[in-house]
Amino acid sequence: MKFELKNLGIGPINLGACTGSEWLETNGDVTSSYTPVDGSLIAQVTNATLDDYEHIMARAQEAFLKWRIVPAPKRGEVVRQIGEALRAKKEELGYLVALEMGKIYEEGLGEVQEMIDICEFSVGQSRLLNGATMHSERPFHRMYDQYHPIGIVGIITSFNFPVAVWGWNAMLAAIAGDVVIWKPSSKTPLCAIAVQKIIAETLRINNVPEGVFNMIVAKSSVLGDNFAADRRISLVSVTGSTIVGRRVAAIVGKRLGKTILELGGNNAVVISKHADLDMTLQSVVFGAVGTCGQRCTSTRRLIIHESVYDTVKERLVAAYESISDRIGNPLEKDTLIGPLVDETATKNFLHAIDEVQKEGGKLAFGGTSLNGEKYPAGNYVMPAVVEAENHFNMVQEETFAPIVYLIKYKTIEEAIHLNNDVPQGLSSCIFTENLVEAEKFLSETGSDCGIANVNLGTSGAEIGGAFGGEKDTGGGRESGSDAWKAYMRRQTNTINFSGQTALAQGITFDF
Ligand code: UN1
Repeated sequence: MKFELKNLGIGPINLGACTGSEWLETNGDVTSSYTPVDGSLIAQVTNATLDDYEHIMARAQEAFLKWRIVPAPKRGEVVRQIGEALRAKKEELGYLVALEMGKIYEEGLGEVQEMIDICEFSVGQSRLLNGATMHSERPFHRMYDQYHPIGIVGIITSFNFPVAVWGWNAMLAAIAGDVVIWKPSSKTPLCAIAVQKIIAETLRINNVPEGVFNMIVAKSSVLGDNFAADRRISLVSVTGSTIVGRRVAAIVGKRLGKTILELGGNNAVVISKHADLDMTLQSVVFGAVGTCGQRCTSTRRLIIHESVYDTVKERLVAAYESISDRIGNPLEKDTLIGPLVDETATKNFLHAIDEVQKEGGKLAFGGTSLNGEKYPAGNYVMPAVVEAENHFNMVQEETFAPIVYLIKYKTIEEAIHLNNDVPQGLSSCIFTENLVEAEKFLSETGSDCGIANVNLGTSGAEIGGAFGGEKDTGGGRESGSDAWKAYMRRQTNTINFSGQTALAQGITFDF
């Protein structure tokens, strides 16, 4: 699998900031993007400086004044065309995602498909930015909700979904009448640059003001806390680790700005004695090793009924063995598991394996780094299966790598308790053919996560649902359902056409 990066407008050295179709002559320090596939240099980016940021901010502020008065369905039409532009470059962009981030090409394509899907979703939503109409308690009064554009939205994305997360946020923001400033992960700047190049022509032919879709590549030392603290940004959306989210939220919270936080997960699959084990195993393996365990929705814990524990463990280890020769270059067709994103990720993986064993965990499979010809960089690992207990420190933490912990349970109540007994609350599921168990898992006494599924895995959510979770996951929702509301400011309007003054609550105040 190979595409020429120049087809995506990527050269050896690339500018690191743009306002839509215009690029700034950035001359900050240089970010070199190395592929996790073999460690070689893909290309470089000259980062933005604070002056570039100020330039972008000024353009964004001006653009907002124009964009907010473009009718929402017309903004939707631009988003529709952005979806078409992405569709036309799906293979090339999917390839770059795989090359720069290390996920397999098939998943790279899936990620671009998520962007296309959210474009289509947003087009429809652009005609549905509805508020409610309420009946007033006063005669000849009318009362209703309106949603207005909120302003500038800062979008901070992480390396693991280097393009789709921008899609979920930017497309909703765009139809809402907002303008965006995208700060991509410095691990995947080329994906962001490629996306901006793909959409530029659409912006030009539709006369979208410069400053609606901004992107800025900069180190956190240049654009970090100051970005969160900037009062000109109405809403900051962060997809990333809980550590980063907590820091950003504290800074934004101090100025009473708004945030959408989609942070770490510690996602469990409950496997009941009533589960269809064939189906369960299929989903668990994809959830645990897909994207090399680097989705925030990756399956990290299996909470297994004691009566099927040994069977599940055996079958899981056999499944891991059977795919162990499918680890390798993510751009090759037969590969199922690519590398981790970088050496730090590999160190974290090995550290977690060591630590959990010190706590009493038993390694049932894998847990090593891989070397040799088939693994041209030091980031390839053998996914791990570890028998553990839920309260172990390592089990309570999200290690962004393919480690799955096996935990036993006796009753459904205990399984739900274990599912919830971690700091994070993103995704969860139960495999069972038993209706009562399924309903208990979904009830108010069930899973406390933002996503709770029955008979499908923790990862691979569709864009049509609201995406996000509770507790240390941050509470924000991106993508589908009514997540669009977070990108708009809400207003309650009451209109009096009675010709008289009438006070609410029946108060008289005559003079
Ligand atoms: C993420 O890992 O940040 O549900 C997002 C999923 C994908 C999105 C993952 N649709 O796994």
